[in-house]
Amino acid sequence: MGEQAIGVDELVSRGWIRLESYLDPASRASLAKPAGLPWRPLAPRVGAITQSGWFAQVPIEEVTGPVRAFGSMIHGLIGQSVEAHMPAFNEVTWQRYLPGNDHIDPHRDQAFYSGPIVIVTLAGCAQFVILASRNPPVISANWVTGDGDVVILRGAGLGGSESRCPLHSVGPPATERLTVSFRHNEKGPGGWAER
Ligand SMILES: O=C(O)CCC(=O)C(=O)O
Repeated sequence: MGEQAIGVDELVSRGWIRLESYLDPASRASLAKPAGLPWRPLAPRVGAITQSGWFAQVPIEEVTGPVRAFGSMIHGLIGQSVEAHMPAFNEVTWQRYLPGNDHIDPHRDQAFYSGPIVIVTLAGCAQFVILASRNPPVISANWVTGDGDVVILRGAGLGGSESRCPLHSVGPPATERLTVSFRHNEKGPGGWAER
């Protein structure tokens, strides 16, 4: 499990950082979705945004062991550099994208997701795009996110009260893609039915 210091100044100023290949295979395996937790389909449309894929979500209190430990570790590392608005993670979400149409259009995570948003790719690759504008689409960064990458997004309020999550999207994978993400949901864990 990676515990080296991470430079997060850009997280506040730019809105995102990518820690490429941050987790080794054993660490990724330890963060897998609990087998008994069922996948549910993502809502196909959220406002103007279309998406396709699967998710499984639990309050962080319901996870133990490596998943809980990773959340605490990465929250602590970010908090060493970012002082303003670091609420504890309270929600853990696994996502599954199958080859074909599974993707998420450009969107900002809702403003009730505050503080840092941490997304770990457990397996599979997809285009991860950061946009300056949705319409017209203006891409400010674009990479293939792959095994063990950790992407940290600036959630609402992180580093300043005006902070918002950057516009971002993920494309369809070539093979099954699995992620786990950590968020603080101001509405309480799972406090929004349509993900
Ligand atoms: O799958 C990913 O890497 C990002 C997912 C995403 O954009 C989201 O959950 O808001």
